[in-house]
Amino acid sequence: TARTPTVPASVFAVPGIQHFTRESWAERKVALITGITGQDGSYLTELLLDKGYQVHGIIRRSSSFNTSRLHHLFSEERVERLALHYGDLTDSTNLVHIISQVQPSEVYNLGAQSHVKVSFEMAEYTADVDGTGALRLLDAIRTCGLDHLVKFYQASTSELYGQAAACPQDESTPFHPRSPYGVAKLYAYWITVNYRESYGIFASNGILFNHESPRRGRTFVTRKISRAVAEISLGRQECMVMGNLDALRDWGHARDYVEGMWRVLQHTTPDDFVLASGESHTVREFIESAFGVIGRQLTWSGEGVHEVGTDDAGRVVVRVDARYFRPAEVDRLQGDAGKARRLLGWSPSVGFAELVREMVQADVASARDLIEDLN
Ligand code: NDP
Ligand code: GDR
Repeated sequence: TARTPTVPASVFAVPGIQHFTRESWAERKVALITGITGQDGSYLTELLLDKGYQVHGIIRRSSSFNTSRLHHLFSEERVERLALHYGDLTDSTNLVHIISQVQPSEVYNLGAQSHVKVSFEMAEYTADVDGTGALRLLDAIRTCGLDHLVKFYQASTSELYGQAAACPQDESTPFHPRSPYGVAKLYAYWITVNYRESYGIFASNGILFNHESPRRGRTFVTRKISRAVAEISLGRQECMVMGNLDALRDWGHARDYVEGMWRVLQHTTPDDFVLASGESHTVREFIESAFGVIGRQLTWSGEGVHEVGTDDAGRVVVRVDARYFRPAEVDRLQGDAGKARRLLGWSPSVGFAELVREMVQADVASARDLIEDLN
């Protein structure tokens, strides 16, 4: 409903650069991704390039390389359809420039200060990037006169549910975020809905539960575990030091979830969708499963900060330290992706055990490569 009404009948111009017919715009496959250098940004880029899109990404200026997750693409032919632009979600004029230049048909807002624990220490910055950043991007689309043409995807999160009253959580479960990150994302969620309702923008939220991969940032719990298990297996580390082992998360594979993002924007109407596996596991189970991949079994003893995990040879390989606890924790997340299954035909293809195995094996392989390089 949102997309058709105000497009001029035959030809329309987008400020000064190119002219499109209604048909040629409809066929236009030009995506703009904020957060392209992140885990999801890199998988989404691959997916969209494979689907024939021209992909533009916003990267931040950094004193060190921050494009490592995209490096493998640089030697491939399809890189010709990839363009990177310096920018930042805190810089409105920059966003307007990029959008007017790129004239995207789809915008994926994945950029964020995405670490929940860090958001307690950088609450204002997190609000600026994760909350107001979404507003800046939506408004840049309007400023460029593309509001009835662009489809907008907002990377919403299961952290919105936080201390949810119901389990599993679906699109109708009330939100109760438990961190500055969750609260900032709540603003982004609602401003996306508001711009859809107010201005007819095709703007959709994907409410994604945790998704992981070998490209996951190293300070998120799954990757911290898979890397530590790899290092321990090669004798380069003795023990991993963890926070709350009882937290329950609904973990899937990032590659499946970026496919879901794309499907959200191909749906006939803008809407909000939960993407989740429907299963939840504790952090403790993730650790057990990860050690299982290298053939070690754990036994647990002690409680709270005194809990330790010991392997078959009697070595303490897991310890708990309160430094990794959060001021407010999200105890249990488990999603119901029934709506996405019914309306988008989406379901995850990688289960918990396969995900853990892939992550541990990838970290073992790269740790071995590193040792060989050093030799
Ligand atoms: P990552 O942390 O891996 O990537 C975040 C991306 O945002 C990076 O490209 C980062 O750039 C960029 N970024 C950070 N700050 C800014 C800024 N000020 N302006 C522009 N870009 C910025 O996150 P994921 O790929 O895991 O997640 C993608 C999105 O999905 C995020 O919005 C996250 O909050 C959300 N999400 C993630 C889930 C998950 O389980 N992975 C679940 C639900 C939602 P740089 O590389 O320079 O740091
Ligand atoms: P989360 O992911 O907070 O769910 O946010 P994270 O992997 O950081 O934590 C998951 C759970 O594990 C517990 N935990 C630890 N976490 C970290 N990072 N390090 C530890 O040592 C540790 N020990 C235990 C945490 O307390 C928590 O309960 C992720 C991010 O990708 C968000 O951007 C996204 O929105 C949500 O997932 C869905």
